[in-house]
Formats: sequence, structure tokens, C-alpha cells
Amino acid sequence: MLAERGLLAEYSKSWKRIRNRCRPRRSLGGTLFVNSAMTDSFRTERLAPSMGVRITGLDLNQANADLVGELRELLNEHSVVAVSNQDLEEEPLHEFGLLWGETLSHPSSVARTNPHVQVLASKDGAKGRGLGAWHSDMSWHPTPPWITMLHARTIPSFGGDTGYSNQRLALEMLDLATRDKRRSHRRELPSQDDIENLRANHTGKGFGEHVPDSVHPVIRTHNETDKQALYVNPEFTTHIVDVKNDESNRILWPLWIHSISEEFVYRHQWLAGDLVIWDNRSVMHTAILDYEEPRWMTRVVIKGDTPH
Ligand SMILES: O=C(O)CCC(=O)C(=O)O
Ligand SMILES: [Fe+2]
Repeated sequence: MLAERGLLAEYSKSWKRIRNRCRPRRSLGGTLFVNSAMTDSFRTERLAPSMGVRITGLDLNQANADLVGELRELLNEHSVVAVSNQDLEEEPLHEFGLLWGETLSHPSSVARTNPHVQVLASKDGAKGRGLGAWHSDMSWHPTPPWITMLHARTIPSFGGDTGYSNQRLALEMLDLATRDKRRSHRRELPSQDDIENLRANHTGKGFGEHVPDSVHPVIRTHNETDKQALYVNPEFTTHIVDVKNDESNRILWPLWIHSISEEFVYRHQWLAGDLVIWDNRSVMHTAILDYEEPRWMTRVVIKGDTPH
């Protein structure tokens, strides 16, 4: 009982620290106003304790490098940035992407006129039912996209959310969770020390035999903020390299259960016109395939560095 109380106190201390860190720098009536080079002000509101801001009052068809600089700061701090009420055709979406860096094509869109703009569409609802899987985009790539931007053109009246899980928080809470032996799913959880220098193989073979695998660190360091985050995911990570298969499974499965704990998750309920930008170095995400009406999204991803 005493041990439980100690653990609870530690949990609440950690959460206070995390909440303070996530607090907006300047706040006005619960929302943050940031001066923009393009508009007098755009408005941001926090989306969830774990991550995310929503921005209103912007037209990304008019975006420039200064604005992208401001959005980038918000992204580094909040990991997910949802911009409301946008209307970007494919080419303007690509142009907006190019303000962030080099865009990557995806093996599933090589046949498109512009393979750097991917279309995720379910016209008759057939593709809307299924099971999604948590992942960080294209983690099988040698330089996986540091950000993804996904634009909701048509959304179902019901369902079709996207789940995001903050992998910085997941790592930060790992050692605390390993001490919570009351919960059977935490008994086998490795500590941060156990996984510190491990590397894992990621595969994109689901998109074609020609797609090469990549090996990346299990804990990656953000190249702008220096913050560490877990970087293994159940969709593309196949195994930890240089250990036996059993040992690899023993490490990965408990980590995956931990890494999608509700406390780290934000579920984005799309509004038509949303353009959501997320930081693949800090979050995993999953499509939630529970809808039966048309859903049409366009997507651009920006090439990142080699994870380290
Ligand atoms: O359709 C979604 O909700 C997310 C799909 C996805 O994984 C992505 O765009 O990277
Ligand atoms: Fe994805």
C-alpha cells in the first residue's frame, strides 16, 4: 500500500512537470495569440494534455517562409498542429510542403501525376472498415519524413478519426511504469537503460519487395529539440537487431502496449478543411478504420535526417 502511494505521488509529480512544460508561453483567456508575418494574429488552442494545438485564422494558400518558421516552433513544442478551414488543391498543398523542405514520394503513389502528393481515399466505404496499426510514417526509409501533413477534403459524418500517441511522454514515463508491478502488462517492461543502445529493423515490404529495410535506434533524439522519444512501431518494426527473436519480442511487445497508454494519446476528430501537421520524430499515429462513408484526404511528407 505504501509502495502504491509512493508510486502515485511520483506519477503526479511527473504529470505536474509535464503539464507545466506543455503550458503555452503567453496565454490570454486560455488561448495563445501569436503574431504572424501574414495576419495580425492567428489563434491557437491546446487540443489535449498530451499534445496538439489547433490554429484558426490562417490561409495556407498565402503561406511564406516566415509563417512556416512560426508553425515549426509550435510543432516542436506541441508535436501536432491542426490548421482549421483550409482549401488546398493538390499543387498548392505540394507548394506548401516545399516551404518545409524536400518532399518524398511514396511507393504506393509512383503512378500519380505528382507522386509527392498522396491521396488516401475511400469512395464507397469499402476501405473504411478494417484495422489500423500504430506507426511513424515510412520508418522503413533511411531518412524517414520528419513531418507529415494530411489535409481533410471529404470526411465521413461519423468516425474516421486519427489517433496520435506522444512517444516523448511514453519514454519519459517508461521507468515509472516499469516499477508498477501490480499491473501484469507492466511486469515485463524494459527500462530505459535496457533499451538505450538498441537498434531495430523497419520494413516497408508491405509496399513492394523492392522497398529496402532500414535499421534505426530504438530511442531517437530529436534533431531540433534534443528531446528523446521511443521510435519503434507495430506496423513497420520487425525486430531488434543483434538479439534472438524471442528476446526481441520480449522487448517490443510490452513497449508497444506501454507506448499507446491512454495518457499519451490524442484522438483527432477531423473537421472538413483541417490540415494536420505532425512530427514523426515525436509521435506515432494510426488511422481508425471505423467508417462507412466517403473519406478523401491528401498528404505530403517531408524528408527527414537519418534518425540518431
Ligand atoms: O488516414 C488516416 O487517418 C491516417 C493515415 C496515415 O497513416 C497517414 O496519413 O500517414
Ligand atoms: Fe501514417
